[in-house]
Amino acid sequence: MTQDFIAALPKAELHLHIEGSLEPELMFALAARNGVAIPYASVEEVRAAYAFSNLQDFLDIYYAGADVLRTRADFHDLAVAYFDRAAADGVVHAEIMFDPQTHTARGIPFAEVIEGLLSAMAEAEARHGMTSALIMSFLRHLSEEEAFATLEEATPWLERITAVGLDSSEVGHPPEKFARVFAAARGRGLKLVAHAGEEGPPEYVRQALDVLAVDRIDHGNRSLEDAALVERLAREGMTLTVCPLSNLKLCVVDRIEDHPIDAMLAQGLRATINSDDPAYFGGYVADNYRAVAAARGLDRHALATLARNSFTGSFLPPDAIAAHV
Ligand code: ES4
Ligand code: ZN
Repeated sequence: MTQDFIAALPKAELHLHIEGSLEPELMFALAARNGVAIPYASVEEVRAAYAFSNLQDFLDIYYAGADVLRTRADFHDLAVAYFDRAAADGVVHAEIMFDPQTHTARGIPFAEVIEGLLSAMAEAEARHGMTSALIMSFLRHLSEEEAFATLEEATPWLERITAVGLDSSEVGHPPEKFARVFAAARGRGLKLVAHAGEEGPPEYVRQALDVLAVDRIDHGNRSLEDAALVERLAREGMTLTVCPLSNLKLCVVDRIEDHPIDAMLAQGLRATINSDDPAYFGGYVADNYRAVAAARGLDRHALATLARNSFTGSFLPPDAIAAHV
């Protein structure tokens, strides 16, 4: 019953790494198509390798998996598969992140990556009536200078990019490292998001707000350790893109029963539910809603609040948000 309610609930997905939607079956198909060797004998062996103790464990495997993505057609097929799967989960709007540096560092032209994604976005609209937006994420383990070079490279497509983001290894790479490039992105009319408080301390969430002036916080879990920060996030109506199954798989929470999603809502935080890297973390967005609904006893009112937050926290224009809530 709640299952049907969840799938039928129109929702936006705001925290999704398109490279993290690469299912093992597609990984094998693309490896064969491109003549790329992969260090696994079977789909089962790939899935067995997806046991992580922390963010870095996961990132090592995630970057290795992305090596099969070579051509515009690969990025197109990857994103079409995600949009089809998301549509089945009741997603009507998706703001998808991509990591251009993961690909340009391997010699894949920026144009191949983005043109493949853009053609998939057009197909999602045609097939499902789904709207979508692109968030270009900078890899925080690389330098700010490299992020600037990526922003430069994106210039011909800036009208098609909605926001910039900040992902990869959090601890040791605080938001302030990217202050200048985020200011430049803002100056070019882009919205701003950053992963903060996934493994990093509440101070990184504060920096994302004060130094980067982000429009959304990706994850934000560790904000809960700082009551004044929670109060501020609530007062400012800051959207948090929370990812329950990701939190479980990356050991941000020990058990799904310990997930703080209901505590976030109770403290007035504008939390949303998202899948992050669904091919790696064991579920798409409806699975994430179901997991916390079952583990934390969320009722329909709470689930509807989470879905409503996904639209109010989106980068859709106000009239489109109004039409969804
Ligand atoms: C990510 Cl869960 C997570 N955190 C940081 N960076 C990422 N890139 C892909 N998934
Ligand atoms: Zn993420």
